[in-house]
Amino acid sequence: MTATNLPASSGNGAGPAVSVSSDIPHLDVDPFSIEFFADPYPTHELLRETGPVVYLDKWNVYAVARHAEVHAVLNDPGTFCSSRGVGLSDFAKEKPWRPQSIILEADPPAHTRTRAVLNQVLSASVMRPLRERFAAAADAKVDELLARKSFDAIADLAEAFPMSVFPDAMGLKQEGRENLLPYAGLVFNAFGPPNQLRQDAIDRSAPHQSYVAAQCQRENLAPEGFGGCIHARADSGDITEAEAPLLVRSLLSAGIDTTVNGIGAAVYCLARFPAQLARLRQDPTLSRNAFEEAIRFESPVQTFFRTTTRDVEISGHRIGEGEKVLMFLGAANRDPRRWENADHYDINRKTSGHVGYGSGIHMCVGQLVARLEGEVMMAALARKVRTIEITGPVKRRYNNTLRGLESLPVTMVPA
Ligand code: 8QM
Repeated sequence: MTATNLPASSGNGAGPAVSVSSDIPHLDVDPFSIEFFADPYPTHELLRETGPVVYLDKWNVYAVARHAEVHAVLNDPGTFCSSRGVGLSDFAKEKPWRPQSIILEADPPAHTRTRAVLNQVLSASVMRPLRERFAAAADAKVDELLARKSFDAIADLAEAFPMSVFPDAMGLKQEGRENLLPYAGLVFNAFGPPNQLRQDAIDRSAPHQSYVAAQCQRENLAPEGFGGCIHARADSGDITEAEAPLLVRSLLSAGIDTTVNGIGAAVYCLARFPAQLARLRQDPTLSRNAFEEAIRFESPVQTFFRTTTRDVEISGHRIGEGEKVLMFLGAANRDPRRWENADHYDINRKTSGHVGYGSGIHMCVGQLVARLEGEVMMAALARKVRTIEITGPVKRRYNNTLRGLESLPVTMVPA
């Protein structure tokens, strides 16, 4: 992991007369390797400290890891576009592995219309009647797990709770739901480079892809769920009948593994930092912020790419048109330039400004659902649990984009 000072690989024209350098430092780190996933933090620091923009020779991409630059790239979608894909693959050069998302992988004005529909389908007024159901499910789940005493906080809590509320809220039938997590794992691996993780996921994807394609159809969705509400927007002419299944697919892609890893992160934080669990128990009104801080601290979605639409400068460094820029959300969320005690999980922290949900026009459209799930689970733990002890080997789950655990054996003692 050495920093060198080579000229940037593209756009080496005569250049402007003043103060724009093409001396972007190169790093030979692979942020999609198992060794990196096992402990990304020293490399995050190297990425941030090497410069505001670096070039990663392993994948031929630019990268930003400081909060200021990640935020700036996210908030200039005209220059840093999504329509050429938000993974490593450039859709201008390579065919996407599945039909392109019409919200995630779209730019204004196309994005504006599909985004407006999902904004309404997942709005605050839609959350109000869901809250009671989600809270009752979280309470029941924690009661069940306290009766068992020892269990796996990933399979039995972080996966089981979202799986008990989100598929029903979508309006999915019971049959085949076991495909949802493997499909999402595939989607998030596919944003990464053509490594073993991505290839294996795509090789095994056929049954998961055919399940999801079928569940996106109107006849397989309850009319009152998120899925049915999307299809109803075709009746009112806001989207076409061909677009509705693709927007349902977006929710099936992004709506479950994200909250699994968010809730997994939150429980892992409470288990590692018992003083924070004690504070949460003293004041359960901190539940929503305790979840938000876990999103900042662990950043379940670690990275996204953009593609430059023109020659551009980032903090005085020139990048050519058609270049991929990798954004390290997880590194920005621990940038000491932005956060005091960045590496501390602190449920009283002012978390606003974290980029765990992104920022700008693409910022997580499902954030109210995610926060609702997270908040009600943290509130159930705050009221019902005295201690969480880690009682066995903590196993990490490796994915090109998602950060989270495979297994977290715990014993919980009731309050
Ligand atoms: C990630 O398919 C989609 O539209 C889609 C897939 C994945 C995400 C978002 C949207 C960011 C959570």
